Amino acid sequence: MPRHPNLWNPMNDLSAAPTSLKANILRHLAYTLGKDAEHASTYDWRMALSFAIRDQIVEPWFASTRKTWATGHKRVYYLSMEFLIGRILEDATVNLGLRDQAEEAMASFGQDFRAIIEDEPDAALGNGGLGRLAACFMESMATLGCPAYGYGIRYEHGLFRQRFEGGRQVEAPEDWLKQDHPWEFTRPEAAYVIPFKGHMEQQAGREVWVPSETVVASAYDTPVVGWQGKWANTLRLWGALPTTMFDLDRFNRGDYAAAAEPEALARTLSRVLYPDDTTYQGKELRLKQEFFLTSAALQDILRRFLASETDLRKLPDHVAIQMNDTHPAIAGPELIRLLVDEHGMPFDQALPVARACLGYTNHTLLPEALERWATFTFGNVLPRHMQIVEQIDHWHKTEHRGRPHYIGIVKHHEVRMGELAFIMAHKVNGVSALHSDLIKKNLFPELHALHPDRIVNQTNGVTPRRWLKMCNKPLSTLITDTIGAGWEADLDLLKGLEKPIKTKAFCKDFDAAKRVNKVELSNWLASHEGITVNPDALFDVQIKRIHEYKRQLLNILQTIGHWEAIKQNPNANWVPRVKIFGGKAAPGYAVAKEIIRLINDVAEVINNDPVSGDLLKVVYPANYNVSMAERLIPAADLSEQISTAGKEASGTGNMKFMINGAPTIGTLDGANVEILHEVGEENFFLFGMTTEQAMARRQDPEHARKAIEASQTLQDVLQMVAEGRFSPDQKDRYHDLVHRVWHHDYFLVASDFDAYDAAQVRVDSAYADRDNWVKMAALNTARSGFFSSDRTIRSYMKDVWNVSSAL
Ligand code: GL9
Repeated sequence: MPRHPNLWNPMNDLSAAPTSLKANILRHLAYTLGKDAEHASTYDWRMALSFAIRDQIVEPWFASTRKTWATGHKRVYYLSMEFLIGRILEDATVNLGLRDQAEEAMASFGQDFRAIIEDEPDAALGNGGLGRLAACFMESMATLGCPAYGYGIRYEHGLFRQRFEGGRQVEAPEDWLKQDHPWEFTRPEAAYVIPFKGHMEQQAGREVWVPSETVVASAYDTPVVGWQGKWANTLRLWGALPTTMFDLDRFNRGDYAAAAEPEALARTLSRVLYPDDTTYQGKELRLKQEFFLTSAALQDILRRFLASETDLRKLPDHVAIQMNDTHPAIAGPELIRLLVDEHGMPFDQALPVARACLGYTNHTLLPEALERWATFTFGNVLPRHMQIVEQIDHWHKTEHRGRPHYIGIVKHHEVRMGELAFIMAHKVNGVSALHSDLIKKNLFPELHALHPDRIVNQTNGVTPRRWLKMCNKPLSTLITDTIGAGWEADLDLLKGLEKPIKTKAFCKDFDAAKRVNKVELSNWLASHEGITVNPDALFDVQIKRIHEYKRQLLNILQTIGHWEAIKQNPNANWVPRVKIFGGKAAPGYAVAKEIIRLINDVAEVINNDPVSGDLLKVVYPANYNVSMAERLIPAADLSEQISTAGKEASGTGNMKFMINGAPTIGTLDGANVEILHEVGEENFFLFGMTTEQAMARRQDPEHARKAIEASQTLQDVLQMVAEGRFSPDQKDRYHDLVHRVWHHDYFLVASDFDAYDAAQVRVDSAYADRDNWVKMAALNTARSGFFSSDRTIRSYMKDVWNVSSAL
């Protein structure tokens, strides 16, 4: 019988005295917020509503925890440095089936529900796809009743706020915790000491780590409720606190600043999210953050295991730990350290136990993103782990003695976290079919040869609750009216739309739903960006981090070419277009920032050209984030997924557009390949080189020059940019950028330009045939079932975690 307080349960039914949602909102307004309805602000109403909705989650949350304890069910632990959650309130009301009721309640208080929803700041504890995937996974695990904890860091400052000054990106710190955060519960009792640095000592033949720095990891829990409130899991984020809060001696001596030093120092560990995406800098603070998260999580996992079990050899029967990228890859050595140093297990026994618990997801092939720590830094911050890493390396080498091409973890005075994660995981996965293949062939070919069964594919997915039901009410209402409810939890049911799509009536409704979203977006652009766009134009959207490999440059260069063509022949039958960009660049990524500036400069010129007028507009709203995506995606006609083949591991934005009925213009990269397979070639605008062709093309040192010389359009466009057509106040502003295209075009913008341009022409003619376009868009929705993160999570549960649903 597990000994746990959750089983001791005097109050079995908290709903014994049901009160209405309205009454609960008013109760919280008065007794939690201390506000009289007469004087309550939007903020106060939002807090009151949030607390009232949160109350509804607590019960399924307790029930889920109790059931997991009572059955001794295996749990999944998802370790991630990023959880890009976005807003919580509306998502929670949707999953609890309370959205309409909440809207009605607020209306009865004279409050605008939308305004209240939009008052909530995004929880932006992530950079992009990797972090948003973690958030979708948390929601799907709750929906499927997979007992799970997400472990992350409670960053005081999430991803920076972006604004444009003279077209340039300017970063400002983000401040989501300045207001109260109503969704979390502080758990001061769940706290662990995290050691750093110091030295090793031999004591009675054992290695003993004497750390010279310690901080405390303190837990903050957010319940994550699944669809229809049947299950709720916990997202546990760690905040850093000092082991000694305050140096009273120093304070008494009058040295007030120094007295507060221990606190300030410790808190830096959970102060900010690193804003780099697919590059990495070997910064000591980052290594400390990674260890902070991982050690706190593993100590918590072992504590929970030992509350009901005694034999740590059974850990893999109860615990599956997933490493989201290499960021928590220190989990291998840390779990061994805890088992060996704290629980007395021999190393040879601890290693297989740890490996049986651990899984590793790789999210990128870009070599510059693979973490490698100088042994000096690593050994200095984590001296005990340096020893254990060498032991693992030695053990693995011995196990595979005599095999050729052995790849070590420590090489050239660096600890390679990819190799470490691979060796310490029982399963390694890529995030799309193509990516998993490339992991085998190009990233870890030697390790794959040694462990041919270890790499598996788990194609990403997105939650249809947030990314269709919640963000696209017109379309989700139409879907329910057409095929009935149920698709929210079984997205394959969207296949049922195929027949109605053959009818004029349905297509008319589908088109009307899209138009509602486009009008809404147009209004928002008018009020927020001061730009008027025609809702009947083709809305062409590229939203994602700004990166050379994602090729926003290709898009803006093609836009310039298109503009020039309109000017040459303004009376031709052009399809009006609105080009929409969104995304942030890493603050230190100079080329990406140049691209941002170019897009804004081009927008300035084109949007003020009376000749092109309404035929072409370029808009780039600042500070792209999850809630902006929820606005843009439902209104999109065309999804831009144009990365250089072999570079985008999967993409998840591509899936969101598809679900919301926007056909893709894209390359054979990442999950685009699978989108194309599902939707069919006639409903996808495919262009560009394959991964193999791209790799071969790069071998020709003259590839860019040859491509430019073969394309009159590209020549003209580059000429315009180089001579300052878009930077009249500084003619040479883009010399360097144009020079890069000619001479350092690693991502093959020039070589794919003509194919992209031709694909855009195909888009225009397809859009001009309205009936066929709407059908194509609707088929994208109908065939998107595979991209639900429920499918992804089911697959992880079976292939990686060996865990069943507890529902
Ligand atoms: C990423 C990949 O680049 C994406 O292609 C992939 O869809 C996601 C999720 O698997 O992971 N890897 C990565 O480092 N990022 C990704 O988006 N970057 C950010 O999250 C900013």
